[in-house]
Amino acid sequence: MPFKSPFTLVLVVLTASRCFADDDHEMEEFLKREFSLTKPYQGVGSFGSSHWELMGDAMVTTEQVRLTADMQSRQGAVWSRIPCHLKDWEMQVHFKVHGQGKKNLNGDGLAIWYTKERMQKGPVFGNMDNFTGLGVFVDTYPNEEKHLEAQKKRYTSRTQRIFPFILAMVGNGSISYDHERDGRPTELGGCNAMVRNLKHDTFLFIRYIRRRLTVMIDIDGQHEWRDCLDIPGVRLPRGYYFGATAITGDLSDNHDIVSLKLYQLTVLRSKKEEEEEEEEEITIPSVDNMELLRSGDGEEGMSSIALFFTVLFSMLGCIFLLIIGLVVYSHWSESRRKRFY
Ligand SMILES: [Ca+2]
Repeated sequence: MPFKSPFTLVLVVLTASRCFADDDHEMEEFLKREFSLTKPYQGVGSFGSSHWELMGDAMVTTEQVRLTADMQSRQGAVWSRIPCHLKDWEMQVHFKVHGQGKKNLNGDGLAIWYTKERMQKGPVFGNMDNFTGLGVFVDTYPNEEKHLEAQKKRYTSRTQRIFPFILAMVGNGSISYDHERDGRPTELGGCNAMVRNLKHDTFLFIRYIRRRLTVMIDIDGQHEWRDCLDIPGVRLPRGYYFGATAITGDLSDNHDIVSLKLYQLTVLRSKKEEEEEEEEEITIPSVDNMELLRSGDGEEGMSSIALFFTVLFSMLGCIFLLIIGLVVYSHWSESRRKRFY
């Protein structure tokens, strides 16, 4: 495993710095084989003989689990069969996105999941909408940008983002992923990541430790982790399932998982912290200080309705004034006619 040692080194550095910053919490990591998917993918895809189950168009080769091939309208997934009850963990994803399409003529992307549900087909990168848990998306197609372009509107430079874009979302079972807006209304955070058609290996790292969600990427072939997002107060229940899914539409790509490695993190907690966590067991995913459905987007919807009614009433007002004008004019011309006779 050529990557393991530099990775460990980086982790040790990270751990050390975090220990300093975080009241000397010590940490150890253990690879959990039952939640990891590695070569030669023994038994994956054959009934009941592996910890992982395939779905849709996904298939196993010697080199990877191919979630979708570079063909239109494909959906594929691989899901863990066992619920994960670890408190603190990190998932290291070795993935590959590649295809014939030129920039922005490829799609749609892949997702890594930690959810209550498993093996469901749907529109969110091949998984169901209104999911319960965490989704980290590698979105390779800018739907919102293309939609605005079609309407001959332009992005302001403030809001424009470069694709592929990596984004995290937490769902509580009743929040919808807005595909047309690339998930912006419900995003926790994200970063741009040029991951397509690269010769070197590309990695995504999702760490969940003491209710802090951190996503990092290693996509430059330098074995260096780059920050993508880091959010405290993310409450995820235990006993959910890990999975990876991908989807293609009119545009396509090969979406490959080379490996998923899950590490258990052993974090020393103070007695007080342990008691606090024991007291309030998490049953529904949530994020502190964040309404999962942002009210700002509701207002935006209201303002377009308000605009519609303003235009409607203005037009009705104009028609009304026109009719009054015509009535007054006809009365006036009638009385003038009478005066002449
Ligand atoms: Ca998209």
